[in-house]
Amino acid sequence: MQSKQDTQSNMSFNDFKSEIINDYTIAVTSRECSLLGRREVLTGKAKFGIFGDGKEIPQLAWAKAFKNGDFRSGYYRDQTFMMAIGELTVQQFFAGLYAHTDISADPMSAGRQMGGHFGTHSLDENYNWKNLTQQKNSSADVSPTASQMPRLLGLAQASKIYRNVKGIDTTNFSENGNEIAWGTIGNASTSEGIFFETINAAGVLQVPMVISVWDDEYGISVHAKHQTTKENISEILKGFQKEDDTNGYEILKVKGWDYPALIETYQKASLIARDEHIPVLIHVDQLTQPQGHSTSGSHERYKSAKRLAWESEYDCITKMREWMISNGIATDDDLQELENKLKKGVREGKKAAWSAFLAPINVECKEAVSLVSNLAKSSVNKVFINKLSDELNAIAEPLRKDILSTTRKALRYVTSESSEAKLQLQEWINSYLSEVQPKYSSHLYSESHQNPILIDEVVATYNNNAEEVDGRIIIRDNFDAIFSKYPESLVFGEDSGNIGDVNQGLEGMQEKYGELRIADVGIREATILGQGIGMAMRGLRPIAEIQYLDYLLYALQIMSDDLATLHYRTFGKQKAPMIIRTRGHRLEGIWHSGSQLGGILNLIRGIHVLVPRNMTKAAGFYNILLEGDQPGLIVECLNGYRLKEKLPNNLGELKTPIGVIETTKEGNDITLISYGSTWRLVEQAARELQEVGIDAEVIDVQSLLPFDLNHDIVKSIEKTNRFIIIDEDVPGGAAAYILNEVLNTQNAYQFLDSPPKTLTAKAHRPAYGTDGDYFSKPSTEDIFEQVYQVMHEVNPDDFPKLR
Ligand SMILES: Cc1ncc(C[n+]2csc(CCOP(=O)(O)OP(=O)(O)O)c2C)c(N)n1
Ligand SMILES: [Mg+2]
Repeated sequence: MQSKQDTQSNMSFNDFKSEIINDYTIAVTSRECSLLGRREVLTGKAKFGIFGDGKEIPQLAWAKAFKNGDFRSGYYRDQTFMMAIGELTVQQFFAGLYAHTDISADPMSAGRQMGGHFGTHSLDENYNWKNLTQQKNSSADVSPTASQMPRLLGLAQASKIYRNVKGIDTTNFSENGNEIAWGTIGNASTSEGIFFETINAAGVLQVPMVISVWDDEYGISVHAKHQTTKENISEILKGFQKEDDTNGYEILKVKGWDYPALIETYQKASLIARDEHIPVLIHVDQLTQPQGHSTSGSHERYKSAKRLAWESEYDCITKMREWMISNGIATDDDLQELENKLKKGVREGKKAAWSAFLAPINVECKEAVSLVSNLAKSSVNKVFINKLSDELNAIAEPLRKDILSTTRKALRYVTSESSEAKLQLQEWINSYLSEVQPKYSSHLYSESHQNPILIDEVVATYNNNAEEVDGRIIIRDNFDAIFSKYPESLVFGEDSGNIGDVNQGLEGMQEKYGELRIADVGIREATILGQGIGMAMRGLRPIAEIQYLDYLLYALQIMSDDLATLHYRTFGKQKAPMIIRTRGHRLEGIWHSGSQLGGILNLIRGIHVLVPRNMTKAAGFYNILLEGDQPGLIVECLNGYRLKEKLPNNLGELKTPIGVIETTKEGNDITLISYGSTWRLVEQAARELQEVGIDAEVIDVQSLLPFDLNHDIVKSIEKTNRFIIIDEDVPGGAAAYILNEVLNTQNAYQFLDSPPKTLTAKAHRPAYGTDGDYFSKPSTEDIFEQVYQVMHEVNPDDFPKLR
């Protein structure tokens, strides 16, 4: 007879066993997904595959330490982890591989991302925050290696803010800052600069971040000897090790196939990071990649026979299996039986995903075939049209491209015919396109009720005897209003804290709101940006300050690849409504001219780009963005901090509308379109032109992205019949973007009596000094003469040649 104690220990041994069997189940399932996934690509059902084979066992250990409220910021090897936290089923895995555009079939990205890019849903169907403390969270992956790192820093920093800043409503986001941000990165990707930048920043900030390096000695075909000094990332990071009296990291190393050691290591890391907010680096080495890097190649080409043999012996699942047998957890037979069952389950999941992927397209295809064959009936070209419909009908597994290509081509055969069938097909194509296109194009910008383009303007109001003050006072006092209104708002940047930014627009704010909310940070633009992304993803309202527009280039890659794509790549299931604050325009010198907007505009579709001409307008943009849920870049005019503006009495409340131009001078002869600091020169030139009888209308675009949503510019051109775009960017830069909007989107060409013109800076970076500026960027004389020349061509008698 068993004693009570025996029963209890038997029970707990059984629990222990079943937990291990459960882990093994996930590992084998995940591996089988990788194996079948590769086959799906090789047989043409999926386009590309990159899988988590060889990295399964550490992810099981990690999942055990991962709690509700925690966040992952990882890369394409993490499928096993996603399965272990219950956020990825077999069917969903394959739905992602096939690019199923239904978010309920592929919850990672509704088919927008290639397989292996994972994410959970932070927003509900109305775009409101879910309670992130009650779920396991994964920020959505991106493909550029190491680009998950800057965001990781912000995800971790959010815990620090929630633990230490009083007055924030933490309900949906945090329980006393106990959440860990867990990062993963491949060994080779640690060669990237942003990896090291993140490591250093987290060591300085002391945030609850655990980074796992999955080390399989390779980055595609390139061996560690070309990647990492001493071929050993934990060895070379030893200087970051925290000591009793220093900040720094806990650095741990563990073999990727050693299941019990992995569990112990992850539990230890979790305790340190969660309780003490000390970052941890776990170097998980001796990992393998059984199928090679991706479906694009085979690793036999670059791994030696010896290495391949080692990989097969040290495959982490093989090792776990051996360990289970030798510790009496299961017998070989038990495991064989389990494996067979699991393999069958994966095959079924795969089949279900494929059927679900095809089902709606098959219906659409049937409709198309029937409409096209119907069209053939009454057409003189029936032979050709029938051929098209037969060909479409014969495709066993059609794609939407096949359907549209066929139906659109069919219409070409009946251009000069008219029939009911033709009308039906035309209507069907139009409505099909409008139904299907959003599956691939929606959610680039906010689609919620908080979309800032839906928020109305609040004009600045003034007391009768309103003071004229330096612009920086307006921006400062507006920030003061913001920080007291939104406890979850915070700003950080180089010199933003102690001295209140280089132009004193944050003067006194740190004293008032504390060092965590008004913070100095290191010179590290990419991670300043990432810090903002991560914090915004956890409900805070970060304002990330990039000291000068010229240095935005260091952050531009993360803005472009991560922030700008976030809402789009998650089909609206994640957002990061951060503000990037910077200052630019009209300084002097190659790296202080702040003019590279063409490049910026074209790289960050998905982020609003706002270029206020003065500090009151800038204040209004901060206020409107903070009420909305859309990320935005605000470029303040560097020469505007000392210019006088009337002090509004509704700072904190006034709002500059997004996507709305302002006509700052009315006129009838020509429309001058500009923005930012250049607007001031245009206004000056317009006054001088008035003196010679040229009545120019001046438009301040203010919001480059989105651009003039009401199409007010074309209304002005309809009146003046001519326009010039004046911009301090290079030829073909932002001016070309504006030209495209005016001519192509707003169709202004139809009202033109003179050729459209752009007046830009020279193609080179601006030279230093006053003359450098004069000879590099448009001056009032350039603007005057350009306008005068247009009017001379129209009316040489009234406007004789100047020179
Ligand atoms: C910035 C960037 N450069 C190159 C690539 C192409 N690329 C994809 S994965 C990879 C190797 C990554 O190796 P590692 O970090 O060791 O991860 P592993 O695949 O071995 O797990 C490369 C070069 C990329 N995705 N992004
Ligand atoms: Mg690697």
